[in-house]
Amino acid sequence: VAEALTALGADAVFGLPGVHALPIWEGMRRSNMRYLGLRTELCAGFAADGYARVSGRPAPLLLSTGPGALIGAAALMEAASSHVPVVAMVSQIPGPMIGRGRGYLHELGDQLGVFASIAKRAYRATSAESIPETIAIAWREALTPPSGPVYVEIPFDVLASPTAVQPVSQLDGDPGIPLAAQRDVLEHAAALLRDSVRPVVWAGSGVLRSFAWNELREVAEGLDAPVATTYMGKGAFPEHHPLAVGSACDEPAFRALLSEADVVLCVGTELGSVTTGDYSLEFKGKLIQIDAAPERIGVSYPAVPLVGDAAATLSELRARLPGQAERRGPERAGYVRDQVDVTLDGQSRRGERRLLRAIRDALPDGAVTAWDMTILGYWAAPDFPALTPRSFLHPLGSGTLGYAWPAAMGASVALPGTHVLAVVGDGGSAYGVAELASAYQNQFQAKLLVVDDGKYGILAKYQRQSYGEDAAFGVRLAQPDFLTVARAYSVPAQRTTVEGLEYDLSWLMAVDGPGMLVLQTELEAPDAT
Ligand SMILES: Cc1ncc(C[n+]2csc(CCOP(=O)(O)OP(=O)(O)O)c2C)c(N)n1
Ligand SMILES: [Mg+2]
Repeated sequence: VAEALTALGADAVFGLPGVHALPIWEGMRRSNMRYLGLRTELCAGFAADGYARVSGRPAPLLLSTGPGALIGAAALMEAASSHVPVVAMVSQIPGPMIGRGRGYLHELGDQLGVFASIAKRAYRATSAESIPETIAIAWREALTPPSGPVYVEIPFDVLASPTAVQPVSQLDGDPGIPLAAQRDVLEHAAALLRDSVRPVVWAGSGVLRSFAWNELREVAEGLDAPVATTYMGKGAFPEHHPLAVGSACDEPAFRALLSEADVVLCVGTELGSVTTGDYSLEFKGKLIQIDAAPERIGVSYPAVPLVGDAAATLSELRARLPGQAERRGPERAGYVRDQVDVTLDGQSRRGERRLLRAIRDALPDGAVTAWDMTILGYWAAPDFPALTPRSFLHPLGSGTLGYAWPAAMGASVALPGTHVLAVVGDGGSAYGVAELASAYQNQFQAKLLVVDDGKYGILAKYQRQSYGEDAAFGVRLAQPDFLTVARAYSVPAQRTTVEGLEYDLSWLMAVDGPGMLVLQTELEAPDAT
């Protein structure tokens, strides 16, 4: 396993050991790859996701049998719904014991079946000889559009028995040249775009996964079309570009731009419930949808189907569009930006926007920010300017609480020298408190801002909205002394305030290794449509 990963070019491996997986750890001990141990399989999975999300490189994840694998399953679910190339190598009880129900330690009824239902693909290596090729196939599969996590389980007897297989030093993990959409539909889509008067481009995370941001910009500039992104697509288009509309998909002006467009070019978005206001968005014009997964096209809205990789398909489209059109793109984009600005200002009651500005101003353009399922994250999704690709992480594939802090750790491994900040609520922080230990031990260059309101704030708000002012139930959280917690793990930490955040962030980002700020405040969530 270790030789195969080295041969595929892996430089870092995330994981947590178990007795059946120890032969892999013995391989890791003898390899030159960096091994990053985390304190739960869940966080190891999130860290691998963060590494892959910011870099586009597959992230190896090592887990043990049964409970160890299952605790990591939620992280693989998030990677699957966000199409992140994590390659999980997981131990299994000895082959002859699988499915026998003999009470073997860590036995799980149908481990392969569980992960086949979560990951993009799931394999079992049934001989030591097949391990390198199985991992190479998994690597290619993880990267092949639409990218996603791949699961490889290896029974203990296969891992532990002697083998005559020659050491591997070279494996091909290249997924090959990604395919563009077919010519006839490309011509049709290009004709629609050429004849359009008010086109809009709507970019999702598929653009980021496919490294398609340059092709996207060329098509948008050629069309002179405003470019909106989904929350997950943030950074696919620089939010300070004159054609940028941003990502505030619940705001009336943003929705009007899309519904009034005569052609909407959707790239790498599944047009899911969060993006479309629970499918309430109506399009008066025609939709063109680029997606590598044909089954996703047209499930919610009828669309001209361009089945293919985003970068390859956009580049074919660009070749079919005339030089430079004039469609008042910057004017239309600017109008929406101004309208959104006014309504977001009207909603922010306790300086939520001010906090976002403080964070944006304190960080360089290319810094990575990871936002948990927390109120400030819900503000960041529509309102935080993402200026570079792959720099805005938010677990909205599945809405997975606890993601941001371990993902930030993984991101910091992939991008040494880049500032990485996780923004997490007190509820979400509980999933990753133990990772203060791994952050300290591995000296991750990742920083943590905890917004502590003493509750599952968003759920308390929903309870009040649905069941009355006094209905908050089961959502109050005791507020620990976060500074003492951080000190226990030798992680430098300070308190901060709404007013002092920008200044305190300059301290935090200068800390060598992990560091933490704690902001005790109550924030108001953005209005839902
Ligand atoms: C794994 C998982 N468990 C539960 C939830 C439901 N959930 C969404 S937000 C939230 C509360 C988060 O609280 P906190 O981190 O303190 O953020 P706040 O809402 O207070 O800003 C919960 C429990 C979820 N999305 N994912
Ligand atoms: Mg909270």
